[in-house]
Amino acid sequence: MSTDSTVKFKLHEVVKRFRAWGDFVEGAPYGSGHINDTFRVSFNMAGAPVHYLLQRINHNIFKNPRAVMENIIRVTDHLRSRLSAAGMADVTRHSLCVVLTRGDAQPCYQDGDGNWWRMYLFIEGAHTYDTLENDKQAFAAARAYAQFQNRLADLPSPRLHETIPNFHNTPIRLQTLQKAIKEDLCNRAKEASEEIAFVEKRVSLCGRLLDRHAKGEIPERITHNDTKINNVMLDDVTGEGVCVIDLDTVMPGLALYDFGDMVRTATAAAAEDERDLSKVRMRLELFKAIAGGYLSEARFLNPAEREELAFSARLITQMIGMRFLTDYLQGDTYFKIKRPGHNLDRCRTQFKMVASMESQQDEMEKVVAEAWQK
Ligand code: ADP
Ligand code: GN1
Ligand code: MG
Repeated sequence: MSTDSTVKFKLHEVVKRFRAWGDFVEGAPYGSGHINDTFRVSFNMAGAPVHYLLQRINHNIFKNPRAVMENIIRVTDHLRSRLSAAGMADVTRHSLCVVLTRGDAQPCYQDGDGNWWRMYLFIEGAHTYDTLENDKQAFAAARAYAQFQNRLADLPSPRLHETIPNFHNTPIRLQTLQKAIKEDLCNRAKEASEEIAFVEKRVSLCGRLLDRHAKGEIPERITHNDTKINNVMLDDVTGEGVCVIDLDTVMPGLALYDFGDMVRTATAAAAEDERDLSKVRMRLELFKAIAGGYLSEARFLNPAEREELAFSARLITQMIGMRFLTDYLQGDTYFKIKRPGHNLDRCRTQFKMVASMESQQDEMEKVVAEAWQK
């Protein structure tokens, strides 16, 4: 298939750089991520159709693609050795597998226009979901993320690179938003006055997790940092979690932000950019499944972490709403948009989710306590 982007990026040339087997047939844009450009590329391998996942890394956001790939190689190698040791049969379906470049065997390739590319084996018979359909999926996804954290707990040193510094630093995200409001470069702050007021009322919450981290109560762990529900693949037949993907932000972080981001995306009754806010709410039954799936594996959490599980969902949802709002005010330079006002729409759904979580905080706390006891 020849789409604008496959022609623009000369995918047939890019794929030649990687150790993909067979003859290139076609490439097409794939998935719904907000950051990288993703393509499914098809090959004919001695008569058998084979796919690979080709990505252009967004190097405006990931300033050091080699450091990103160094993390990913270390993490995926470690995951595969843990899976093999546990007797897993199809290891290459349960951890991303980087396809190296021809010749110099590098994990990524920079083309003549400065674009950075990487290739993965394409995981077949599994899919990601932008909005979940049922609690079984939520349980499976959360369990897979907890297993991922568990398996990386003994990753040998050195510390992983921080691929985006201060990525989940809510007080710094707040400062960046406040600066964007003050500068109001695109004259959009008036459109977002309600959202700005929403944040102002919740300023005091922004430092809560990092303050407890600074006091030594909440530890640093190796975390994924982008545990959106469409970053875990679920098996088409069994519905079980197959593979945690999108590993650009795997780095030292707080387990709580990973849990919170699962809740943000898995419990949402509507899409992240839904304009009809009456559809947007946190579904408690899905929260129950997320807490159950996560805590079935994440037995490493300490008491302070357990105390903050329900709150962490509110905080990261507020922070991601703040990031969408910042990008809207700064002229949509970070997240991909498909329509004017897209980032403001996304911010509004996030703040509606925060309000929905606030009104169900007691129930959420109860669910967490029960899930931990099981
Ligand atoms: P982004 O960083 O832009 O979100 P992702 O790495 O999440 O990009 O990839 C986008 C989508 O591509 C995913 O949501 C998933 O559906 C699909 N995908 C990613 N990696 C693979 C893979 N190895 N095999 C099959 N599908 C994949
Ligand atoms: C981005 O890459 P993707 O679409 O999985 C973003 C996340 C946000 C998310 C909001 C590197 O994730 O931090 O939570 O959008 N990734 C980066 O949907 O900024
Ligand atoms: Mg993604």
